[in-house]
Amino acid sequence: MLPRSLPIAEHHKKKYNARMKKICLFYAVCAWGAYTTQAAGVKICFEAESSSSLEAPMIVATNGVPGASGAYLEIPEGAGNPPKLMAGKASFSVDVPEDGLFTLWCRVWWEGECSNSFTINVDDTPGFLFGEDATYKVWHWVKYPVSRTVSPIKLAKGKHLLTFHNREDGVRLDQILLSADKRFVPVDIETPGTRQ
Ligand SMILES: [Ca+2]
Ligand SMILES: [Ca+2]
Repeated sequence: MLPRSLPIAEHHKKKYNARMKKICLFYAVCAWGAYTTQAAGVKICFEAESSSSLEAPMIVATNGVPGASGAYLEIPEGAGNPPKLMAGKASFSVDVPEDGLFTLWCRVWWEGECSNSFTINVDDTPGFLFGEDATYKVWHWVKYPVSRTVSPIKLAKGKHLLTFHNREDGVRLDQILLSADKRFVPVDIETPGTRQ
């Protein structure tokens, strides 16, 4: 009996190996699918002037800075900023279609080094500093986080509230974009909407 058992065992081994190959292939395809989905990444773009709530001295403006996508938000230079003036904010309700790690991009126009930042809150989490780059008097895209040592913004599927607070006056904000694709870099005016 013993010699005959070997070919049977061999047969089972072959069947087992074939099944394992299929399972491995299945998981490889799934992993590749998940990877490519993540690499493509959700992008959510909206206009700053579409804020769901706005508090002065942050205002909607169209005054004399060309190159914006429609209107933009502005805290006029000289309007005041913390700690003297704590007021001035804009909130946005953002519908995130799937869980992800997001880079926040803002199309901004800074007056100068005392006019180049916001404090931003996502939902009830502590605020973070946005901006402080040295590109002045031109519309340009700035991102958060800048450093790889800072985690991107983790957002679960569903509604989230993004709030931009007055930190320095003399700032302008044209468009906002959340991107789950780390390699994506906006260049000029982006088309508002959600896309993969
Ligand atoms: Ca500054
Ligand atoms: Ca705009």
